[in-house]
Amino acid sequence: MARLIIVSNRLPVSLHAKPDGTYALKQSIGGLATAIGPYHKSHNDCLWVGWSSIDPETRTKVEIDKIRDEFARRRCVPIFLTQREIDGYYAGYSNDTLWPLFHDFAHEAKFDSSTWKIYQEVNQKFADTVAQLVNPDDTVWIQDYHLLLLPAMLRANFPKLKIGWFLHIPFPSPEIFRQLPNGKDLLEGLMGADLLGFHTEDFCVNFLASVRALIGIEVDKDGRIPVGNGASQRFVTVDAFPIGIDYGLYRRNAHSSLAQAMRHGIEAVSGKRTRRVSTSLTAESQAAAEASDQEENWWSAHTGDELPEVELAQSAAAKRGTEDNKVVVSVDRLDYTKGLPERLRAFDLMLSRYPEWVGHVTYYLLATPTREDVETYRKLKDQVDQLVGEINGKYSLLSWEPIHYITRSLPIKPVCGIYTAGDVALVTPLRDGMNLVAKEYLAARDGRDGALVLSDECGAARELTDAFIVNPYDTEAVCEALHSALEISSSEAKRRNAAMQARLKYRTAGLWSAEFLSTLRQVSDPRMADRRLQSAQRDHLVREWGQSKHKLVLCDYDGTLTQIVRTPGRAKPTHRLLDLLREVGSIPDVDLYLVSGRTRETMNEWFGCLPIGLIAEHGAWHTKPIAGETAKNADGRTITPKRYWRRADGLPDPDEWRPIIETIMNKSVSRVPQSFIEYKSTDLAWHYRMSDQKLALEQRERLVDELNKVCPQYGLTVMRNAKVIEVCPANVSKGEAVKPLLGSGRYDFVLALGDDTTDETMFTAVSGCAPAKDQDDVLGAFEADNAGAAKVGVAQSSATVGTTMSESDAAKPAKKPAEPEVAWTIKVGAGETNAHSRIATPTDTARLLGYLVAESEAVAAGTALDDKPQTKPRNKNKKASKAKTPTKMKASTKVKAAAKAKSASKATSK
Ligand code: GDG
Repeated sequence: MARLIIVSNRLPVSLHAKPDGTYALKQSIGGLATAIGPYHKSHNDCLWVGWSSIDPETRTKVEIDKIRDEFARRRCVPIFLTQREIDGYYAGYSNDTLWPLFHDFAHEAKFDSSTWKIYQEVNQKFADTVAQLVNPDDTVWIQDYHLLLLPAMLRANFPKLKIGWFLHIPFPSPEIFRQLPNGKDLLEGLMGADLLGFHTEDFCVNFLASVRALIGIEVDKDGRIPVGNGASQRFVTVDAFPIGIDYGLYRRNAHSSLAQAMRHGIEAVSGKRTRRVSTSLTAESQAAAEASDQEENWWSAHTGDELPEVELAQSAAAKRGTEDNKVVVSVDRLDYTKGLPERLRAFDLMLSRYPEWVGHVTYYLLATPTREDVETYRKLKDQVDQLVGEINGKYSLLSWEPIHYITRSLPIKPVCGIYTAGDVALVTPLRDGMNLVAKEYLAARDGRDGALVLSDECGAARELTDAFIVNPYDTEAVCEALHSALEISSSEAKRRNAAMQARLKYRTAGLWSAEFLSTLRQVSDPRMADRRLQSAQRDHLVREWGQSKHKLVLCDYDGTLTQIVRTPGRAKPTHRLLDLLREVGSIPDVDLYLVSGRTRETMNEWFGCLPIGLIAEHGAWHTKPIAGETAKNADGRTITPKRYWRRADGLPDPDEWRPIIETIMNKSVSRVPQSFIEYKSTDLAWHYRMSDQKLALEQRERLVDELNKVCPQYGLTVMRNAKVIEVCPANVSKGEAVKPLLGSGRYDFVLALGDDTTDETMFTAVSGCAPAKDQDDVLGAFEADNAGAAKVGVAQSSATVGTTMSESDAAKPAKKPAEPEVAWTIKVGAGETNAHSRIATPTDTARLLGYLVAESEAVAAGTALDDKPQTKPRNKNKKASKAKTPTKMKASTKVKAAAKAKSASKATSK
C-alpha cells in the first residue's frame, strides 16, 4: 500500500531520558508538529523521518538501537547527526546563511563553502535514509529550507515517486536570492519535486522569478515548470498553501481552567480586576506632588511641573476607574526576524505620546529563547533586555510596570492564558512566512473582542485583512496602530474578529495538509494536471462568491460529490455530506441544485429533505429548492417535506421506444456478467461498473453502435458516462435543464461542478449563457487583482449569466452590469473537458463547498475577503486603519435570521 513519508529537519517528538535508564518521547509544540502531527498520528502507514537531536558520539551502539526502537513505536525514523554536521548543516548553512537571506536580512547571512559542503552531505544522508525505506509508489513530503537539495537527490533514484516540498519561511526576491553563491544548485535541487508549496502567492512569484533568472525556465499557464526534454520531461508545479492552525485546540485551551486562572492573574496585576493598582496610583501621585512641595527634600529643587514622576503618577491616576486598563500581549521566539526591538520602541513612543496610558496598559512580552549559542541571537537578547529595562525604568510607578518580560518557554495553556488576557496582540515581525501567533490569538479569543496589530511583512497579513495592518519598521505607524487598537470599541473589535475567525475556523492546519497532499496527487497524475484549479483561482472564486448577491450552484452527484462505487445504490450520501449540502442550501442568497442522472425517486429519498433544488434523470424532472425542515414525527423519523416535481416538456413516449432499447441492452446484459439495466421513467441505462472491464468495454462499443442506429428515429440519444451507457430523450440534457435558471437573470454568480460527459452540456450552457465579458478583460482584471496568479499564467474565464433581453432592452445601448457577473465551471477528475478548471476528487468538491460556506459566514459576520491587506501609507500614519462598513448584527444571528427568512419565503412560494 502506498504510504506517506514526511521528512523534516526535526522529528515531531523529542526524546527524554528517564532516571531508570528508559526513554520517553514528548510531542513537540510548534507549527509543523501541530499541522501535520494529526495526519501522522491517525495514519498507520505514515512515517516521519527527521533529526533526532541526539549526538550519536555520546551514546553506545546499544543505546542508539534502543533509541531507534523507541522512535519506531511512534512511526518516526531518527537521523543522527554528529557535532560537525550540526555545526555545518544546521547552525551553519541553514541558520547562518539561508534563514537570514530568505528573511531579507542579507547583511546577516554568512557564505562559507565549508558549511555548504556539509549541507550537501547531510541532505544526502537524509536521502540515503529515505531511500532505504521508500517504495516507488509512496509519497514523500519534504519540509522547509533545511532540505532544499533532497527532492533531486531522491528523484535521481526514484523517477516515479510522488515528491512534495513546502517552505515554511518566505522566499526572497530574485535580487536577494541571486546573492547566494549556490542559488542555482538549490533551485535545481527543488526541481526534483512534483509540487513546491509556499505560504503566499508573493513567495511563489519570487520563486518563479528566480527560476527564470537562474535556470532560464518559464512556468506554464497551469503553474508548472517543465523540466527535461522528450520522453523524460516532467513538470514541477508551484502553488500557494497558506498554513492554518488547529483552531479548536487553541479555542479549547483558552477555556481551560489553567488558562482562565492565568488570565485572571494577568488582569489583577494589570489593575483590571481589583482597585489595587488604581488606588496605589492615586496615592503615588499625591505622594509625588507632596514631596515636590516639601523643603529639604531633594525633589524640592524642582518645581512640580519639572518632575517626570509627578507627571507620570498624576496622569496615571487621572484616568478614571480600572475598567479602562488594558493588556497588550505578544508571543515570539526571540529571533531577529520577529521585530522585538522595533516593537518595543513603538511601545515606548506610545507611552510618551499618549501618557494617559501610563499606569493603565501592561505589556506581557513572552520571548521564548531560541538558538542561544549563536552570537547574533545572544546580541539580540541583550538588546531586548536592555530596551525592556529602559522602558520599565522610564515609566514604572511603584505599583505598576509597563512590561512583564518572560524569557522562557511556557506550556500551551499558559500561552492561551496570555492570549485570552490580551486586549491587544502586537504581532509585528519584520519578515515571516506566515506567523501562527496572530491566528492563535484570534482562535483563543473566539467569539470575543481583542484587537490584532499585524505586520504587513508576514504571510498572515494576506488573510487577516481586518487586523490593524502596519509596516513593522515604521515606529510611528506601530505606535498609532497600537493606540487605535487600545481605543477600539468592544463591538467593533468583535465585528472585525468574527470575519477573520470564520475563515480561520475552516482554514485549519488539517485543511492545509489535506489540500497539499491532494494537490500533490493531482499534479502527479498526468491525466489531471492540466487546468488545475490553482489556489489563486480558488481564492478569486471565493472572493467573487463573497461579493455577489445571488448565487447559483449546479452540482452533479455521482463522481462529483461522492466516489463512483461498484453498486449505484451504495453511493448513498453520508451524514457529513448531507450536512454540507444543507449548509450550502441554507445560505440566504444561494440556490443549490443537484443535477443528476439518478431517478427522481432516489433523489427524493436521499435529498428530499434538504433546502436545495433537484434535477433528476439528466433534466427530465426538476423540483425547486424547498424549506429544509427536518422535523421528526412521533416515531422519531424525519418528515420529508412534500416536493412538487415537474417533467420536462415534449419528451418522446417511453411506451414506444422502451421495449426496443431494452431488447438491445438485454443482449449486453447476457454477454457481460454482473452488468444490469437501470430503469428510469424517461431513460434506460446499462451499468457495467461491477463487471470485468475488458469484456465490458468491448461490448460497450458494440452496444453503442447498435443503439446509435436505432435511437435517432425515436428522438433519443446515447450517452457514455462513467461505467454506464444511457439512452435518453435527445432533447433532455443537464445543459437544457439548467438553461431556465441561467436565463432567469436572478444570479450574478454561477458555479457548476461535474465529472462526466453529461455534465459537459451543463458546462457549455453555463459558459455560453451570455456573450458577456471579453476573455482578455477578465484575465486583465484578474491579473491586476492578483499579481501572483498573473505571473503563473492563470486564465479564468468568466461570463455574464443569462439575462433575458426584451426587444426594448435590445434597442438601448448595452449597460455595464452593476454587479460582478461570473460563471465558474469545474470538472472533477480526469478526462477531456470544456470546464475552465479541474479538481481531482469528490473530496476536493466538498472542500471547495466548505470554503464557500466559511466565506458566507465571514461576509455575514463582517467584510468580504479582500486579497489586499489594509496597508497604510508608510511614514505617514497618524491614525491606524479603520475597518470597513460595520455590520450591526452578530454573524451567527444574521446568518440564522436570514436562513429563517429564506426558509419562510421558500415555504410560501411552494
Ligand atoms: C515558522 C515560520 C510559519 C512560541 N513560544 C511558545 C510557543 N510558541 C509557539 C507559538 C506558535 C509557534 O511557536 C511560533 O510560530 P510562528 O509562526 O510564529 O513562527 P516560527 O516558529 O518562526 O515558524 C513561520 C511557521 O513556521 C509555520 O509554517 O508561520 O512564518 O517562521 O505556534 O504559539 N508555544 C508554547 N510556549 C511558548 O513559550 N507552548
